[in-house]
Amino acid sequence: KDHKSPVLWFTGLSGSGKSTVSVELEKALYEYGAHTYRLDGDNVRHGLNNNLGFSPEDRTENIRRVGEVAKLMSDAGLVTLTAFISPYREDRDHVREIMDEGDFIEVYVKCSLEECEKRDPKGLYEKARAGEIKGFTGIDAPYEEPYNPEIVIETDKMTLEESVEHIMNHLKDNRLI
Ligand code: GGZ
Repeated sequence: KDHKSPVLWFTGLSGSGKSTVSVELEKALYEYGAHTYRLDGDNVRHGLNNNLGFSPEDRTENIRRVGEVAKLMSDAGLVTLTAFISPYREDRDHVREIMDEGDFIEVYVKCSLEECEKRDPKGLYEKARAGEIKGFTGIDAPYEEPYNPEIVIETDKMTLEESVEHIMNHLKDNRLI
């Protein structure tokens, strides 16, 4: 076949909603008849990447491996969803480059740090503010916003349903599914 299945690469701060939106999107894709696979910290950082932490070097290696796995999944015909902070522009661009043109769909899950901190579902921001976690993204480690993401969803302005619909429309309009 001439092109592989798309990789939907979610990027954004901790607590921005990457996992929530990707889980819900996966349901919508299933209803639509697409075959999917979702990669996130829970199934990757405990297995394949269990030797990696959160230093800049380890994050880069985390994203490199996830990118390679996503490429394999896409090659196997699965619409692949990844939900990692992936804070470095260069690392995301590297994944874009290893994929065939048009197969890499960067989804910027935009949400203010203030709102992410307010949500703080795991209490990690509070710990980071207290100095109990060092190098936490958005607090004392960088997050580099995408310059030209294919899709932006603003989870502090849109409902979950609106976000999912927006992404589904993009995929259909561009004949990616
Ligand atoms: C950021 C951290 C950190 C540090 C642990 N910085 O909200 P969560 O808990 O579930 O999502 C965060 C997750 C980030 O892992 P990723 O693999 O997505 O990161 S990266 O793409 O940068 O490699 C958070 C938790 O791990 N966590 N320590 N210091 N998030």
